[in-house]
Amino acid sequence: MKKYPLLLVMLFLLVTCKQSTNFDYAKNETPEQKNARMQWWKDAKFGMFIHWGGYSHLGGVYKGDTINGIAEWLQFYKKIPADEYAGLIKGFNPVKYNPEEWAKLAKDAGMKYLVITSKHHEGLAMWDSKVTDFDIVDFSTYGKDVLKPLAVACRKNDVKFGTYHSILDWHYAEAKGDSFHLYRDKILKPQLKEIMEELDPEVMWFDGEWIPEWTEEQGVEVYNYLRNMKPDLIINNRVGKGRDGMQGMNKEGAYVGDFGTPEQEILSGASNLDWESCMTMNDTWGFKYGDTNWKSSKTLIHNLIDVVSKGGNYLLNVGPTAEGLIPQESINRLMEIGKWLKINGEAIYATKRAEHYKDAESIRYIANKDNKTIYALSMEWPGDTLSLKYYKPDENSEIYLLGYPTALSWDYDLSKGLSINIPSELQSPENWPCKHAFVFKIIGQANEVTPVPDIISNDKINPDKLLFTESILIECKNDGPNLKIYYTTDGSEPNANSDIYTEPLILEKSGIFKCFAAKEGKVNSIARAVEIIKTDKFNNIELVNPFSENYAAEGELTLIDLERASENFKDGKWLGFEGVDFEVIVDLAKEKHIKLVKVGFLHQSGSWIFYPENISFYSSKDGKNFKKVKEINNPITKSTEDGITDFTAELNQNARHLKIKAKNMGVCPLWHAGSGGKAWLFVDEIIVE
Ligand code: FHN
Repeated sequence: MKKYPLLLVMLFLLVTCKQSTNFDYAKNETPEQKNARMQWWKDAKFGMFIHWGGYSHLGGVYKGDTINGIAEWLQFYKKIPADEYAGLIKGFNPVKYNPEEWAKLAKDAGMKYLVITSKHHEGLAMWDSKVTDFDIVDFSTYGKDVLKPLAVACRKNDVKFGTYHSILDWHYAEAKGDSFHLYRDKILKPQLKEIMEELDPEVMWFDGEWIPEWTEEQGVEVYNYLRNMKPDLIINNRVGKGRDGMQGMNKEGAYVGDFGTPEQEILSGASNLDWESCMTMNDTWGFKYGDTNWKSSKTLIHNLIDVVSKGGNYLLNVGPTAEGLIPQESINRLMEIGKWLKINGEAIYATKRAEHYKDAESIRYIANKDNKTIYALSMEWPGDTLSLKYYKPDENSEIYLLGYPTALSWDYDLSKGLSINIPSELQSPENWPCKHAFVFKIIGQANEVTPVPDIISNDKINPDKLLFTESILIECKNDGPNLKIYYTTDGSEPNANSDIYTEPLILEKSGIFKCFAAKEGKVNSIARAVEIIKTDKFNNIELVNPFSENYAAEGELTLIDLERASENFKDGKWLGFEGVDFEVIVDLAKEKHIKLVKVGFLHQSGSWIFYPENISFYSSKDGKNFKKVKEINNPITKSTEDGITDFTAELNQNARHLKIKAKNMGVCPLWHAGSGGKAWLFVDEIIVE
């Protein structure tokens, strides 16, 4: 036998031996390696989220009472002990479950991957787990595994398969407090190993990481544990403690996990980080009888476009029923989206963020990786002409509307930008190439665009609305040299014949102020607008702490616009304060006799939204010296019912200024599933009588 030098043999062993099983991927993986591993996920853009478990058997109903809030939280909302809850879901028997149908639906909807709950907070394992009998095979009436057949069906339909796994667990007594490590080592990690070995998922989507028992260190350990089992596995940021609330992206600092996870919302701007917005189609993740608040197909397609234009993925949820059927309303929407993607998918899949991600409000840009094709996606039908500012077509290049075979004529004018002419034959909706959003394919480059001016008034920059009683000072600012700002005050579109801004304006009538900036050799800026409202009720309203930009409604004016928000905290009418107190000073413009003041708050503990624990009312005539007129103590307990309450103070005195201070719990209380996570105050409508 040929003899090889020892060194060569050792080298051979070193090279061939599988990577060690305790490689620290979290610390040592390079950005290039991570990008290569995630490339399919980055290109996929659109996935299906499935929330399906024992809670689906209940559909949000307990003893005939339908809960407020998300259905999979029924056990928590109704404070049902684990054993009693287990008894309620034992009858889970999805006899109409057809994994091939689900996988095919995902494929036909244009979804490139699917993430299904392997175990939600309730603790029921949706496969035949060997570490417990609390699983769908040994415990439920159905008695069969549902995940493996779905994984097989997904792969048959070219849909990548992923699992959602909750760290938080309401079933096992050990999963709380000092014994958590027993749950982690006896249940959590062994079940993760089973999932990896049985299902070989491409994505592991953690949740429930907010519990105080979980730490970043444990997250790093589990991340490496899984990656050493499957090096190219993709794991979200909820494996660790980096996520900063529902906006889903990481706090400052280095945290484990491959992508950010905004939930029920979309980043306000574009990001170069990897992120995925997960959303429901109605208001619940798990199936819930009577939740008919379905988003339209148009809204869902617009969400997909908005997310992708900002560099993210869209994980859209379905909540199958107790029988194992995906609701028809979900199927209808998914088929609509699939139809749209069949025509416009090239503007979504395997694309990248464009240099400018938006033009006017209803227009988004997405770039092809070839660095010369740009897609302009108009969320509304543009009529005869589509005007774009941020891209200039190459000389003699052709522009197409996806789904329409003939090239469109276009003009380019340095000041106005690009005008794409749309044939009259297309103007009637039945001749549109598709519905909901329209994609224009341009070969060209980004433009030099004049920056849009800032509108400043009452120390606010670019407010949507401004309130005044007598008159209001409006200032336009644009740092660039040699440029002109044109404006109108009646809401009409300003143009080169409009008034030119030379100094701050004093306006005395309600209206809409609009302006844009023009500079020689550059494309004009887009227009900026602000609604100015003359009122005799309030002169100014000032908040001490900022509201969250994700629950900003119309800014502080929301509090006095006489529009009441609903129990749906996502109705865009609440001001949300994350972890901070609510403190407001209201100037009533002049001294008046005040009978009472009331302010509305929302309580939805399942969504981490609580009433204030204490609220105080103050009045003043000069805006400097305030006197407390009432203090309400409002202890929050597990039994505090969800709902909206107006906290009221009778004044029966003259005053011009009011101050209201409401104490936020700061963090979710120990008895709460989200204990340790930031608590929210949701406020709307201050009423002065
Ligand atoms: O508590 C869960 C909730 O039930 C659902 O799973 C969402 C979707 O990711 N995540 C948590 C709430 O933030």
